[in-house]
Amino acid sequence: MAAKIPRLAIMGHPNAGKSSVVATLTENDQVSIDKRAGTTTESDVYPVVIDGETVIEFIDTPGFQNPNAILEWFQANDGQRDLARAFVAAHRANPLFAHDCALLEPVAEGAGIILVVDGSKRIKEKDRVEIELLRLTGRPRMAILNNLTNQHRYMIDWQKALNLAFNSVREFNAHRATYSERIKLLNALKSIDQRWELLVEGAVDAFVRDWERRTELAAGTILELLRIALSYRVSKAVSDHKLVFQSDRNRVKAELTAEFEEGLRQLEIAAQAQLRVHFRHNVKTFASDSILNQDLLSEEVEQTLGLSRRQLALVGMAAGAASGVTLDLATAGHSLGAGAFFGAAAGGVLGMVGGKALAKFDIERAPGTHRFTIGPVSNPRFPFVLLDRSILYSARAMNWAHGRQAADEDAADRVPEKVITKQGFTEELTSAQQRELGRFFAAARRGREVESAELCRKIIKEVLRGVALSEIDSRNAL
Ligand SMILES: Nc1nc2c(ncn2[C@@H]2O[C@H](COP(=O)(O)OP(=O)(O)O)[C@@H](O)[C@H]2O)c(=O)[nH]1
Ligand SMILES: [Mg+2]
Repeated sequence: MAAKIPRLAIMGHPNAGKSSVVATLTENDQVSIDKRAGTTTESDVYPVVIDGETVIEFIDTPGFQNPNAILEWFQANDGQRDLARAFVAAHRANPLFAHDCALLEPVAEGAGIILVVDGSKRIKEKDRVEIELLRLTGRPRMAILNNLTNQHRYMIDWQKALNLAFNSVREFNAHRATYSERIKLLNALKSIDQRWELLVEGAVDAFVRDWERRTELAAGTILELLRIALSYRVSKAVSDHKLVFQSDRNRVKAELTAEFEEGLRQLEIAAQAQLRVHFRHNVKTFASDSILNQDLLSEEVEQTLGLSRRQLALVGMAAGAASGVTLDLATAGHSLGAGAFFGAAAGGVLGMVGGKALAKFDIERAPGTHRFTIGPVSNPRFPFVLLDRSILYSARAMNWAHGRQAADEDAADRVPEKVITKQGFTEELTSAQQRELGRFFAAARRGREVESAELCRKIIKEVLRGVALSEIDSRNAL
């Protein structure tokens, strides 16, 4: 009868937030969440699969339609050992109870219960009926207070009523819950039935391991983005006869510049898509007010993220000392070796990052043509900006509850928005770490692999771990 893995039926009345809770707990933003009440008519099973194995299952139920009738029957048959099973067995053939049977079916088959209530509403007689009938099932049960409209005056009443009938009562906001809150809720499931302790522990362990793996993947994605973006170049050969006037050159440069900038943006977009996959998101944007929605090469982004001027100067000196050349000379170096060097069109054309051009032009002459090349990025600030943006994006993806609809902009953000007010993540690293990153960036610009890549991966991973920590949750809690 009882399945090996924990199975939990999510119950409660329509619009209490059941589907949202399931979406968040299973990290599945495809769970259907609808504003209209009672749109779900059947139970859907949402397994949590880690490494090909189902570790826990949640069953999204349609919600009670006729709790009074069920309770009356339960009370009349209170001698029975397993009321949910007995009820389903007695009413299966009766079309009038089709809905109630479908609702109680998972419980009849041994599932535990998670009751979801909207703790922001006054507790009603119907709620007490539901609470009592769930108590009578005798199943392991937890109640979740999902506070839909952020009203706290009824919470005490709910706590009182629920505590009498449930093994565990927890507040859980399906729209704002972070990774660590999910883990806490799962851990609490251990206590509702001793027989589940090991199973739930196994599920939680699998979650934690999987999260570690995803953090690792995210760090890899970010490192790869930096490597590719920093060695990125765009080049184009133009016949001499198309380059009669200065304006012709300028036009070519403007086109290449646009292509270069767009290329960088696309690299970031592709990396973000990977980050979403790591954290199982299908929604693309995580907040409308975020610096993430500004253009990568905009002034706002440049001013908000990256290192301070002083930090940058220190990193620049360290990187220069390590490679034997300054960053700017390193870029000029390869063009000097390659045929006629017309000189870098210094600045002026590109969007400036930190008062310095993003990248430089190199114009090489061959018989009958000029080859224009732009890149790699020479601006020392840009990689730190890109890294900060990637971390911020990851922080969003990691902490964005799957039950939260992309359109829902009212819910307060739990993601460390300190970034917005207090500059980027890289600013808070130690100067040794910043220098390590600087060395990696300098090497990436020259298309070289360096030992520091491994160290940088570790640095990035540590930062990512930090943004999913519970202390951040509580610091930003409302
Ligand atoms: N603000 C807010 N809205 C929520 C929360 N949980 C659910 N909702 C909204 O409440 C409505 C009903 O949620 P749903 O999960 O479909 O409830 P169900 O009928 O019990 O499955 C939807 O519009 C949800 O977006 C929450 O934690 N905060
Ligand atoms: Mg639903």
